[in-house]
Amino acid sequence: MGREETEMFRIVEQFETKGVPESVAAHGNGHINDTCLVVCKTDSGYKKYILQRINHDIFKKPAELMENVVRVTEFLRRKIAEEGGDPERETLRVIPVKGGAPYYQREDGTCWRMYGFIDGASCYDEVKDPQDFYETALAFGHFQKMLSDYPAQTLHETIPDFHNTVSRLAGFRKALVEDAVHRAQEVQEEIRFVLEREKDCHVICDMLAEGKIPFRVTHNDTKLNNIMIDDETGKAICVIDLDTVMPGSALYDYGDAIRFGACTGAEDEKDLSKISCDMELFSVYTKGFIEGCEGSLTETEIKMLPMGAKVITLEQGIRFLTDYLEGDHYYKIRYPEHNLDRCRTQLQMVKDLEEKWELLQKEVERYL
Ligand code: ADP
Ligand code: GN1
Ligand code: MG
Repeated sequence: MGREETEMFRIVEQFETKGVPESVAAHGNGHINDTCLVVCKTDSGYKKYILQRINHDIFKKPAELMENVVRVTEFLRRKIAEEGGDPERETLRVIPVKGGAPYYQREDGTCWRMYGFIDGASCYDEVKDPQDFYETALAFGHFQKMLSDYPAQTLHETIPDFHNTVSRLAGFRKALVEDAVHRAQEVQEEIRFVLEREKDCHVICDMLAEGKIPFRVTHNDTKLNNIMIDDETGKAICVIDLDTVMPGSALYDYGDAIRFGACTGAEDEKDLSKISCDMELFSVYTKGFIEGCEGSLTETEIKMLPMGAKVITLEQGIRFLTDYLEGDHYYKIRYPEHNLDRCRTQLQMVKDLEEKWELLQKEVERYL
């Protein structure tokens, strides 16, 4: 066994797992935390767990983060049981450290947590069947509905101003002025594209501030690979990646799912001719999300759904471009231009949403 592997087993041993750990291997495609699948052997077979190193650079207060996750999952567990569902498969279970703490801080300062593995279900990186996408929309809508009476004031803000598009734009301008790694010159076209859309960055923030749309307890990271789909029934059973559950706007939860799932290409596709908004997927997601929210969305929110998709896609383009200008310290990258490629798909998607604007609006008007 290599040194690194031995260390991973030592970390696993800190937690209240059942059985004896047999393997620890990298797992999933998240951009933020380091995720591993742990398999333990028990008397009756194998038991799987998810072990994650919490990204401490991004989540500065892991204790607060884990307090949110524990409280939210306990709240959801009760709701799911009341509705006759299976809490073991329909929400995350935090596996405590021996002694009861919700995460483990090693001597080197790294922070680790463990979840029960949701078996017999998968996360997708692209939509294979519109019906799957519809099911995820129902589930994300329902997730928000379940949290509608969660005491929002008890939630810690795990990343300040996470979906404050105005402050994202300000952060981008700062990165541009500093130009820390001398990349601004080569991305003039992208910079111009963003700056021409300054007004769009204000729309949702202003509506929230003026009380025209409500703050709700939202997920804030509703991309397709943050929800698990049952391998047998095709139902979206469990919303995962709860690190950013915070007060926010339903428009961003809806929009972020469209940004990623209704896009005809991958988030890092190099061939921009492959990037557009698939209208069938837009349509099924809209239907599913509105149904999943069970009548809780206001008329204004429904009317603004296309704007949610556009603004969050623009915001994501800004975030990728900012990280590129700052030297790639936020998102995991696999090659030097990775963030730039990601930024370009987002801006292409914004362009396509703008071209399809009337179609998008017609689609949501059906629900008014
Ligand atoms: P990140 O914040 O890096 O995106 P996630 O919490 O989304 O991390 O986890 C990364 C991936 O690990 C997910 O997309 C999913 O494939 C897998 N995963 C996470 N939690 C579980 C779980 N409880 N059961 C099964 N798979 C999981
Ligand atoms: C990150 O953690 P992950 O990979 O599910 C990011 C999201 C971005 C997304 C872009 C905490 O999501 O905000 O939309 O990448 N999460 C955080 O793919 O920043
Ligand atoms: Mg994730």
